Amino acid sequence: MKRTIFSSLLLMIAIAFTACGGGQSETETAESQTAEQEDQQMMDDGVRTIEIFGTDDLRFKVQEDAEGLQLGESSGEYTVLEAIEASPGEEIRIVLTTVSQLPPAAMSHNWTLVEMGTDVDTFARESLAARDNDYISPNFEDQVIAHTAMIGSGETDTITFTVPDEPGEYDYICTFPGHYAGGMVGKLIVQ
Ligand SMILES: [Cu+2]
Repeated sequence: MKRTIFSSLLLMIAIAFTACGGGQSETETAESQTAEQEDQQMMDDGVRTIEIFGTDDLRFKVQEDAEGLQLGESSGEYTVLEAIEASPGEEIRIVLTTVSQLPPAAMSHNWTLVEMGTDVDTFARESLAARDNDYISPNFEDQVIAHTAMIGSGETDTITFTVPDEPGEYDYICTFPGHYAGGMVGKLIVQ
C-alpha cells in the first residue's frame, strides 16, 4: 500500500514537471518572437548580415547568394555555405536558424568561430562533454572568437562580431555532438 502511494506521488510529480515544462516553452516562444522583431530592426542598420540555416544533414546553409559567400551544393531552398570572405576589422552579423524535424535534444546547432591555429578536432571532441556549457569546452573558451547560442528547431539566434585583423583562414563549426565530424564546418577567410 505504501508503495502504491509512493508511486502515485512520483506520477504526480512527473505530471507537474511536464506541465511546468510546457509553460516554459510557451514563454520561450513569446521571447523568440520579440527577439525576431528586434532582429528586424537591427538588420536595417547597414551591418553585413548573413542568415545561416542549420539543417538535419549537418550543414550550414543559406537561402540567398551574396557577395563574399562561397557556396556548395544546393538542395531545395538551401545551398551549402562553405566559406565567408571578410575584411579585417569588418563587422558581421550572423543570424542562425535551426531547421529540423527533431527535438532540440537530438538536433540543435550553434555557429562557433575559433582563432586561427585552434586544434578544432580536439575542441569538438572535448566539447561533447560540455553539455552544461552549450557544448563549448571551457578549456577552449579563450580560443572562441564568437558563437551563437545552441538552438533547436525553429529557434533563431543573432550575434554580431568583429572580424580579426590578422588575414588567414578561421574555422567555424557547430559544437553539438557529432556535427563537426559530420561536416558542420566552414571557413571565415580574412583577406
Ligand atoms: Cu549542429
